[in-house]
Amino acid sequence: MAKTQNSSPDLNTVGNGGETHQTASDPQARLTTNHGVPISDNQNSLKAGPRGPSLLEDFVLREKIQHFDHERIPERIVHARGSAAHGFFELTESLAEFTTAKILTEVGRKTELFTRFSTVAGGAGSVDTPRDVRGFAVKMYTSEGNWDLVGNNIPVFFIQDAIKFPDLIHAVKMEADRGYPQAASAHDTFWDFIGLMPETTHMIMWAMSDRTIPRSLRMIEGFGVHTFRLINDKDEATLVKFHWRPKLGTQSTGWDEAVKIAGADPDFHRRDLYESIDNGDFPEWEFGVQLLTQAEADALPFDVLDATKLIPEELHPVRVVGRMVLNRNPDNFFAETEQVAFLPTNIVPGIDFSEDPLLQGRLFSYQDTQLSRLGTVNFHQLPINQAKGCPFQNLQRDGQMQMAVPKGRANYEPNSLAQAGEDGGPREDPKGGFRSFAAPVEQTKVRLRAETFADHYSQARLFFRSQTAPEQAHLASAIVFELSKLSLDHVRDRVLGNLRNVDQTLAQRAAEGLGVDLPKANAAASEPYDMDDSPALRIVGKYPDTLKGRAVGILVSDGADGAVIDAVKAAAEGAGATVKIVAPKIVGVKLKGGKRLKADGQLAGTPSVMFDAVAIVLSKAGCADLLTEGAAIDFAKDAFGHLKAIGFTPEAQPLLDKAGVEADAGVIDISGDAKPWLAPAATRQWDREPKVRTLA
Ligand code: HDE
Repeated sequence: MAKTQNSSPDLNTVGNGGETHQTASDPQARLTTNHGVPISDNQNSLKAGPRGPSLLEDFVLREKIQHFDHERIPERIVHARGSAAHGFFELTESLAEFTTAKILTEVGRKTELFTRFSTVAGGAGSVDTPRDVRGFAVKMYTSEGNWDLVGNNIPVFFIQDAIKFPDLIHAVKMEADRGYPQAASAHDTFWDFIGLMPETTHMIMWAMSDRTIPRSLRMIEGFGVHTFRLINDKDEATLVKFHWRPKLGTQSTGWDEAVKIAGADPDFHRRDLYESIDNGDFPEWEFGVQLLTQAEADALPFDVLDATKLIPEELHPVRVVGRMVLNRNPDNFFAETEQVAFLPTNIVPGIDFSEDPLLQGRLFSYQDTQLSRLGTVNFHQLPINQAKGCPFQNLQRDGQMQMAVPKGRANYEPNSLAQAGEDGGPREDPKGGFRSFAAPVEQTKVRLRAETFADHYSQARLFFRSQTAPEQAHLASAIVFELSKLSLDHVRDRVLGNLRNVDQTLAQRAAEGLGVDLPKANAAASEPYDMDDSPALRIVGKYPDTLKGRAVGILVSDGADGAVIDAVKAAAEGAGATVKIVAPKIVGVKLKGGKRLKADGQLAGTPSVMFDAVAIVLSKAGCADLLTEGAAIDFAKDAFGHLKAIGFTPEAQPLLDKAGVEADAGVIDISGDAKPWLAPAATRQWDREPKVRTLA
């Protein structure tokens, strides 16, 4: 086993028999075959003469090529594209009243974890910024076994019953005959399924909102989605929903911006996560719970077992009891991010499932999928999947790729080998071991959807009506965009018919945006009702106005005023932003006075979509040169169109004019003082939006 690829101290306990190996960092390290034979020549294969045919006996060549031929494993069927990081969970408030789980009762204890974020629909090589739900899966290596909270950045799901999952995923993925579109829901089969399955309507509201085009993985919320149970030492159950809240606030891009980012940097989110951790700027989330007694759940007008429903925070507040910090990048993408196997069945004593029929199906699916992805029942022995927080020991044996070397004769239980002084192996723990909540279940076997799951529209309405005006406009426009890509008119009309049950104005706006007549409303299985708005469901106005964790780009030219550049850089960095200098050439520019300034990015490859706010600091001649440079014009035009603050020096005015940048509260002359640019730079100029785009 090649120890060079592993940073886990635990690997040595699994399979290398305690032998020591040279590591790659060892200056003496010698290249060997997988079986340890030193290699004398890694440049040339063995041939019959310098120009002769290669020889079959060249085991060095064959082993290397053969290993390469098998480098790929099947990518995940969903959530194939992901990025991950190591970190820790720390409890700040004990939930001992509700649960015996040590991770939720030992205040101050830090538990190691590994978190993987993902898109759902695209393949492993797709881009980071399509409109898509983001997976938010956390593997916590607790002292009582691994707890995997395998959630999403949206608190509800498309469907109510696991049996519809393969249909949903087939519908959203590339269409079966043509093999496209990749990583996009804007096509006939997806919307056909959506229109025919009104239970998807609430999730569709979220999917069409800006939540599905996040600014950064550091700026998404996470939700356990399903209702779970906490079990205390008196065997009492409390219903619970799990939440992760980003310290930087939940932030999104605009649609046009997301599309352009996809071209400019397909790895936008992966790079952002990696670089911020690498820079020591560790992303952090609050961990919160919504706790409900069964009686409180029964009093709600919806069923908490229905994963298409959320519990409004205004009714049952989120209690923050811990935090997660991601502070270490993976050492090896494949070994960790690719091979990590999340299992909703990984829970620990004191936490239990609910009867949510979507969750129940997941309890089978994940273990099963790992067998096909990782190829063996021993996938839990891979370093990233091992229960690191505690010993794991049982009497399961053998199987493909067994990496442990279990000792002794005890591979069955009960046994009495201990009486003869032999190791009898581990034993069950009736008190401290995992126990299921004793929920009464005796009923008739049926294939039925519960009556309490029949309402498909009330919470879709709640979501839409709780949004701010710009968010509503984005949502309506996203629906228009997606439906405009359909070739089947009846599919479009069925979706519009469902939207009428959500909100008349939304349906009207969508139909007008498409230029079609509004069809009749579809029959609803249950009449929707109105709920009080939930401001917690918004993004705009909820996240802080800040430059912390954000990026600023300064476009410069030869002859630009270095003092202005320094001032804006210092102001932005002082407010917590990362600053990059963008210049026509990567070597940088010669400033006024002759000093050289190095560039971080060349203009043509560093458009303003990479930044949250920009400054354009040019000389007169430098600006004149850029007036015929499309990348420079787009830099200003897109920054304006994406509602970003633009700081400028008067010499840059001709470029702004050519780019159609109009004076407003976010376009600031910074030649005298950079400070007034800071406030607009910390937010988006929502007032500008009607000037730059027609929204539905
Ligand atoms: Fe998943 N899901 N899922 N899912 N899911 C997978 O497991 C599945 C669902 C989620 O970063 C697969 O290891 C079924 C809801 C995340 O590795 C697979 C159903 C939620 C990830 C699978 C659901 C999720 C997955 C594919 C309906 C949010 C990525 C590869 C019953 C609460 C984890 C794998 C990672 C991955 C099945 C529904 C989240 C095929 C059958 C609801 C974050 O097993």
